Amino acid sequence: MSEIRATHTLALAPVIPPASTVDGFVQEFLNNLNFRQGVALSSSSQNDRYLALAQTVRDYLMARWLEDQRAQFERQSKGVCYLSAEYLLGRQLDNNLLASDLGGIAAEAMSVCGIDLDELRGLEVEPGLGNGGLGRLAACFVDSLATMSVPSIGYGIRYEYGIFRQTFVDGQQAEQPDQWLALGSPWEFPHPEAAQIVSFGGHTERYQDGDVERTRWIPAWNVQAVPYNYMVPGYHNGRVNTLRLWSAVATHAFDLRIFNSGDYAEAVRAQTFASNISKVLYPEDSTPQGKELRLQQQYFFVAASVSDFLDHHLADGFDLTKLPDRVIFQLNDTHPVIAVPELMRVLVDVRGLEWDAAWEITRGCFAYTCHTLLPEALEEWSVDLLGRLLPRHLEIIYRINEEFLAEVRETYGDDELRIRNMSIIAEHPERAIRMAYLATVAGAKVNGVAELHSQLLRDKVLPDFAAFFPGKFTNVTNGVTPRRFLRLANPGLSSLITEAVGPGWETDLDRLQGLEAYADDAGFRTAFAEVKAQNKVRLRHELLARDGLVVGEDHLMDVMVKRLHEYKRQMLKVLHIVSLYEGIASGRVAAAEVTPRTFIFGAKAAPGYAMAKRIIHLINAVGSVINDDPRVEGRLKVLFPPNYNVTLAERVIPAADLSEQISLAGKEASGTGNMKFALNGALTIGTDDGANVEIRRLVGDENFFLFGMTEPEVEALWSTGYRPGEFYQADEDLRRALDLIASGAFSGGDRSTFEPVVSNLLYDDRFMVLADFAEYIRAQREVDAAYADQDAWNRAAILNVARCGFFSSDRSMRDYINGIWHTPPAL
Ligand code: 26W
Repeated sequence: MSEIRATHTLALAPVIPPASTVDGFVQEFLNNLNFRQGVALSSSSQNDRYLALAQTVRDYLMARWLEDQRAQFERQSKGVCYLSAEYLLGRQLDNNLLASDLGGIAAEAMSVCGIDLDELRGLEVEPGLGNGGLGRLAACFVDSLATMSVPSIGYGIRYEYGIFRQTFVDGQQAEQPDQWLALGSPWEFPHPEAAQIVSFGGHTERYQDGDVERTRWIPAWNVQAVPYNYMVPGYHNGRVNTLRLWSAVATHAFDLRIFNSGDYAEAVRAQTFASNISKVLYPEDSTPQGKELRLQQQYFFVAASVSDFLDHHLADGFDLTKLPDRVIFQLNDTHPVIAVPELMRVLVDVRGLEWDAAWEITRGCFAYTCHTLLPEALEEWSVDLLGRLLPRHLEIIYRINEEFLAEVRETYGDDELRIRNMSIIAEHPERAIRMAYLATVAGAKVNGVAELHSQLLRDKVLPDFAAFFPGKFTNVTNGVTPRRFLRLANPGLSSLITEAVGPGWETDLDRLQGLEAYADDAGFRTAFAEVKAQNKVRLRHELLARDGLVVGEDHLMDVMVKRLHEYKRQMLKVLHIVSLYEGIASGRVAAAEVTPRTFIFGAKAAPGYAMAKRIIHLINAVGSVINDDPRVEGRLKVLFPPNYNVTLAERVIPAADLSEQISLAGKEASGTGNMKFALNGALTIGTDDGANVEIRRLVGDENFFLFGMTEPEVEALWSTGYRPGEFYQADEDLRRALDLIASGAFSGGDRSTFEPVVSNLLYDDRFMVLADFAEYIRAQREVDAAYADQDAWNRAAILNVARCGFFSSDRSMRDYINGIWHTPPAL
């Protein structure tokens, strides 16, 4: 309570925002440089200047932030607590300058000081506190919530090391620690006074409380969760929401027994152990490893967040039975699902509510979003591990399961097979808690992230639950923030859009429809093409400076950027490239006949995912052969800048002509990169998967290159037996391409290096790359033909932009608000 009260008082004494003039900005900046960084302008480093600039922007936002925190508390209206283990934020300076409309003033002020603002922007190391789509989605959502004035708070983990920094050594991925905090982090505010204690281990005890029997948990150890607040400014609306990330610090009472026994050094060593909890983001993005530290991370941030909300955000004397009218905890995948038994524990054991009343409350306070279809990505925690780390929570999960299965029995009788299938506890291969089932039983709503995904979730992944809980399952198609991915990343296109449809589209993306008419305007098409060309030049400079890579001039920019995973099928792209190259190298095709293309890859592989790392190696190897072969005459270039991240995405996406979205149908839950490309005027070559389905429906078949099996066709082929060898035998181009890789042509003649990749495709490929090869090549030929008519291509690209307003994350947020949260904006 103390912290909110303090904020409250401070905000009542009005905090005067600094004057928004260039002079005022210069003054503030110099003050920060002198008094916070402790340096004179003349002797300041670029880093000092970056930090002072960041502090200046921060100060401008501060008054609004304090006011919004006060107002949210005062109103006590229903809000969202978004629980996510990942937030892939991207750089903050650009975003916050844009949101607060200070870009112009800051640029002028810097130039008055003889400083280049763009240079300072370039210094920021982005907080990469996420793996990929799921983490970036969380960042887009908090941006939209702030922009839409929705009362909300994002909770997560302040990893000391975010997603690893990728380098290539001899074409192979090497991982370096991501030291994003090393040069100071001006955007965060630690609040040690609001720390929460989070406990682990130990045992439980029953005791009598009058005539009721109660349980208490006697934990064995604990850790302090210290919150760090980040500003989440809305776009031009004066709102600033909060992202609260927790950092683990050892408690002094860490192990009193050891202290008391006199082994001081051992006790201090044990403290380092506790602070490990928030040390590093797990770089796995599909197969959970079942690591104890990961479960500790999950419980750590979720327990701190639930207590933080109950202790600091509810008015005094709040009636907890009304909690569902006050808050919804949105579970971003299964990672935070341990919050369900935690809320039960707090309500029953700590606040003394009856079990049934507590369950009623809990069921009203959670909703669950699933982000996958791969069965191996559905988290399960072994009963053994969970019971050791969180013994009370295990008991609570058992009781939830018991009562749930009793209800199932009431409906279906003793259908033991069904009961076993629906049990939250799996029995094989070991007893384990199925976190997705727990989330589904507890959640008021369960949603997938694109239409097709939600349908498959209902029909294939959780069909028994969908039948048992009619009305619980719903869809919310993902979206992306147009502020970062259009306005910031593509200023050229943004100006064109504003000229055409007027201002305001950044917060009302359906207005892009107004561009439709301009697709037939030759002048507009020329201007649009000019913007794309400039974006390519910008990328050319960037990749040259960043990595020494040379983008082909006047090339079709063909881009595949996303995590490296077999289901996403980077190998299909590799086979296409190798096939083009093989045609030239064998002399069957004249280089002059191929459309000049630069292929850009960006992808990190999970460090333990051997096949993914081999594919990275292969892409680099193919690149170095093709890029250096004079027979290619520079018409094909394969570039793989290392360490793909949000910052690089912002440069690559606006320059792309062709967006590669080629996952096996039924495997990509949604995709969000696909939306960013289309909004920036790239055409998509894609399968009927995830949100591609909706993109194609909106932009029209004639403006989308569709290929490949549909999900039912995939199922049919799989169940009759997929025999890759037959596809290999039947397709000469495919045979030549695969044989070339197998021959050692990309590994200095060594046939063993990429043999596992080739064998995998031929004998053991769950993702059926060879089955879609012929269709993919056919679609790529259509791309070449279409690209030959630049004017028609530009028209189609403009229509892509005009018709993709639906994919704003503001629309996603509206869907969550109307269908799941019922949290109206507080205007
Ligand atoms: C290690 C366990 C684990 C498992 C899954 C960690 C992270 C995950 C995520 C669910 C992976 C992920 O990012 N999924 C992506 O979520 C996006 C946002 O909804 C979707 O657009 C992508 O299709 C989906 O792959």
